[in-house]
Amino acid sequence: MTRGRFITLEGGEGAGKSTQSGLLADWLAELSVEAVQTREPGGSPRAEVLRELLLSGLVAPFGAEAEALFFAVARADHMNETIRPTLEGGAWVICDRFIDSTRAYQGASGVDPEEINRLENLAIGADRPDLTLILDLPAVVGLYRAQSRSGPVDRFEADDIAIQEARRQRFLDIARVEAERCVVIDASGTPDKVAKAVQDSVRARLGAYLPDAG
Ligand code: T5A
Repeated sequence: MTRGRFITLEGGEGAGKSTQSGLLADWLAELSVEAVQTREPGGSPRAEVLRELLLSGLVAPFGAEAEALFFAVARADHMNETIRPTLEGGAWVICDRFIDSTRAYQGASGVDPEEINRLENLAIGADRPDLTLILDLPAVVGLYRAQSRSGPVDRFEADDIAIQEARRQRFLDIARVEAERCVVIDASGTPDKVAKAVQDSVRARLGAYLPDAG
């Protein structure tokens, strides 16, 4: 059986990752590609418990290194319980946030990139996404979108605009350094326009694995 492809969506708050994750799954279904949508932090029952701790801010007082550790523990379980078995079963995985969120968020909070790298290898071994779509948007626009929804503001959304913009720059730096894995998508258009750019990137990078790229 052919292993499934692993796609991650990354970007700042409110960039449209969840929206595009759903639209990408719909498009793949139209092409008869079985795809599982998942997210981080979370994506497995145990990792979802850690999600609650992280987003509520309960871990924050322990410091940014402790948060990086919690994200790594959650990621290891998510990888073992959900991502690897799905890919080995032949289905594709669409994951809303993954390793680059730790690099961008915890990196912007001062965690040493070498330590982040070590945690990454510990959590997921040699596996990496086949394609990472970085949805790029000025931080202020993403925050406006995210906060226009009802519901509480989580621990990371509450950070000031300077740190949100620093995270954006880190995502762009990752895309530049790992251009073979990453594509930057302009996320400022309508959801349909962004979805078209997402589909074009998937065709361009993973077209050989699509039964009918349309
Ligand atoms: N985190 C996570 C770390 O610090 N380190 C890590 O390692 C990991 C994995 C997760 C938090 O954890 C942090 C990052 C995060 O702060 P979350 O609730 O999952 O928390 O947060 P987000 O991933 O940021 O989820 P959001 O829902 O806030 O953002 P999305 O998914 O990017 O945006 P989406 O699709 O929900 O859209 C937001 C709003 O905008 C509208 C939508 O309808 C929605 O109302 N929208 C658009 N509006 C106009 N034009 C478009 N093109 C639009 N697309 C969507």
